[in-house]
Amino acid sequence: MIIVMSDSHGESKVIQDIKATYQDKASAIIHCGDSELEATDPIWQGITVVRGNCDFEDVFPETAVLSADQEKIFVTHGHLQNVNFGLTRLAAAAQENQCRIACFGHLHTPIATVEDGVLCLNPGSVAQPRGSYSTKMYARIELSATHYHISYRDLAHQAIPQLQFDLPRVSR
Ligand SMILES: [Mn+2]
Repeated sequence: MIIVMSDSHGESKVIQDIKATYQDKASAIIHCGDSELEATDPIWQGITVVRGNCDFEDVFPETAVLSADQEKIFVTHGHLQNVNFGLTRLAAAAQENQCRIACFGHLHTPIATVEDGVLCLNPGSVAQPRGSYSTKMYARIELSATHYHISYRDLAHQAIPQLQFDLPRVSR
């Protein structure tokens, strides 16, 4: 199981709570930027985190690549890939890094879609939701041989019924 959160914008309790909930169950915990916390904060131990456009310290990396559950995962905030205007550049950046999953933030809204063979996942925001869903949320990815099972969760860790997706894994 892979846990993805983003755009906490100064809220640290929610990061701590998600970490405490999943640190023994998940093979990776990812934060896609705009935490507005210090990169030296011990909260980041066990979390892969990148820099968002609201993180003014440039000690967070702009992108990260990690392996979990036999998948290589590309992590970025998304503003550098112009995700406001589509996911083509995000998918290309993931492919350049041999990744089939791209996790990104910036939009504060849930997106789970396959673009050019890359699962592009925006977990929404744990602090400032925007768009059609006003729920603060994060995402869980579970992998089977054939599918990605994506479950968006509210901050009580309950599944959000209309945000549960099974997407086919594309083999290369
Ligand atoms: Mn943001």
